[in-house]
Amino acid sequence: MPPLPIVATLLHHATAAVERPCIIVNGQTYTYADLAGAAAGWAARFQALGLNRGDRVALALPNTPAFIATYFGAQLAGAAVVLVNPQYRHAELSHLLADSEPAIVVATDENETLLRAAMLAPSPRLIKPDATIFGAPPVDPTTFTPPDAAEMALIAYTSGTTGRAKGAVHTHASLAANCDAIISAWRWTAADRLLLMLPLFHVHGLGVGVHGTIRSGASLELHPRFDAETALQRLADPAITLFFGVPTMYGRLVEAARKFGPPAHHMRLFVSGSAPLSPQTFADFAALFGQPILERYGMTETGMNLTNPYDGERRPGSVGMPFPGQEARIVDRETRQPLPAGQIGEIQVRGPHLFRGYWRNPAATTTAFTADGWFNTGDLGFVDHDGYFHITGRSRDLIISGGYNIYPREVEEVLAQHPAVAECAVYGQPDPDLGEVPIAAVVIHPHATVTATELIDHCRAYLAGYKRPRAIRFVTSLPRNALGKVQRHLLGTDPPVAGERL
Ligand code: MLC
Ligand code: AMP
Repeated sequence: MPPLPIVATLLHHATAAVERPCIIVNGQTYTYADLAGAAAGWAARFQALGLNRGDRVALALPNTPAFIATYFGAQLAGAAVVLVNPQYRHAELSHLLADSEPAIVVATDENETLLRAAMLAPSPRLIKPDATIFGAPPVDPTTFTPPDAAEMALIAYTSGTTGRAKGAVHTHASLAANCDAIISAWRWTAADRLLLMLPLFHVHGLGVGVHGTIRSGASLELHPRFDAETALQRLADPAITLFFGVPTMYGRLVEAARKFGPPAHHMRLFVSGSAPLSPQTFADFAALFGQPILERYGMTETGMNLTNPYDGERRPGSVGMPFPGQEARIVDRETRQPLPAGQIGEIQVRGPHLFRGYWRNPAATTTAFTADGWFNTGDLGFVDHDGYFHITGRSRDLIISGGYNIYPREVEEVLAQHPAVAECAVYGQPDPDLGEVPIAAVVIHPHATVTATELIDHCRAYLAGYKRPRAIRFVTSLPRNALGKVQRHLLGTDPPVAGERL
């Protein structure tokens, strides 16, 4: 039996426990019935606009209750949601909209102009939430039939090794299977309340935070963004029991706790993921907050794959073991054969949580999977003798900055469009706060003049701000191998760019 879609669980809680708290925002509590009614209101609005089953609805919304209501509303209407980071600019938006072909885009006044400029003919409808908390008037949800588990639920864009992001397609079944595994591994219950400060447009905030809350009948306190001081204050609220964050957030919480003193909290679990958590931050946090952080490992295509144990040893520097019902192994990068403990190879994962494939990209889907259903993660690591997995690197070009992925190729393509740039390469440099930041090595055309600030501003104009290079290194040539391919790893081993940092 495929698992029930998460949106069906929302409808169930709304009728079985009408007054159960679901979302807390700005001190106000909204119930499951409130959220389900609003989701049905959105579904009715989408259907009135002619939305059909299998259509796409793109969400370009900030962290608000309206995001969550629109998300479940689109699914209730039989559509798949396409997640759009509201910070995206022209280069990202034009590709994402052309590739996913949404029938409807839900946006706010802030990003309307950018979205309209990025839309191709035939244009999708652009609609906005109304001024109410959930953005749509409530409708009786019992008039809707939830989608089938096998239907498409979500398209999340990721992995632009060619500079072009691919849409990872999840079904209701894959999302539900992943969230059931998380709930079981982390003992999530209706008594929990999550302090949610992660962006909702990624699988960390949405697939772990929102899905897990709804599925377990728990509640979440939603914030527009992470802020360490606010987090410290809110962690002192005895109702809050869970916090999920990226390592940058834990580093900033340690700093804030040193400055203001750690809170007297009632927390059951702190979880870190999306980027490597340093053993130093793990130790500092445990000393100040009295709890070892549970580190886990996930991906847009797979949801969560590996987790440190809830009850057993949470080992610093390790991402733990497969979630219940899932498998993971290490294979040789060349022979693709499984490797014994201790040897470094590529991590492969398998289970009901895996995405269905890349949207309209059968070639990429075929290379992503083995014939017997293992997904090639592109992450490198090894397994300890007692089964704990460790991540040691990546086989693909990827910079992870504060938990956001930056694909060097995408930034290089934008830089290369600047008339002064002859060629360029973008690489990651270690950063104490963000883990890594992007740096660009640039060769300019003979006789051209351009400043680092001009090139950074050029990137800012076309890409989300976090992707902009933090420094430009002007060089006379790029290191290339015998085949002429730029060797980014050699750039990355240069000493830090003293004095060039902006
Ligand atoms: C913001 N900025 C960043 C950045 N975040 N630059 C580099 N890397 C980042 N991560 C830039 C902004 O563009 C802006 O610059 C300036 O910093 C201030 O913006 P801000 O919003 O005030 O930043 P801040 O609050 O400091 O944000 C840091 C952060 C945030 C860590 C709170 O980045 C964040 O929420 N990260 C979480 C990302 C996440 O959820 N990842 C999960 C992916 S799913 P300017 O100049 O433009 O104004 C995944 C799978 C899995 O990976 O396993 O979970
Ligand atoms: P995304 O493509 O945004 O889903 O990012 C997924 C990538 O984040 C993974 O392929 C890993 O490289 C990285 N990642 C996620 N969790 C961890 C972790 N705990 N430690 C190290 N890397 C991680």
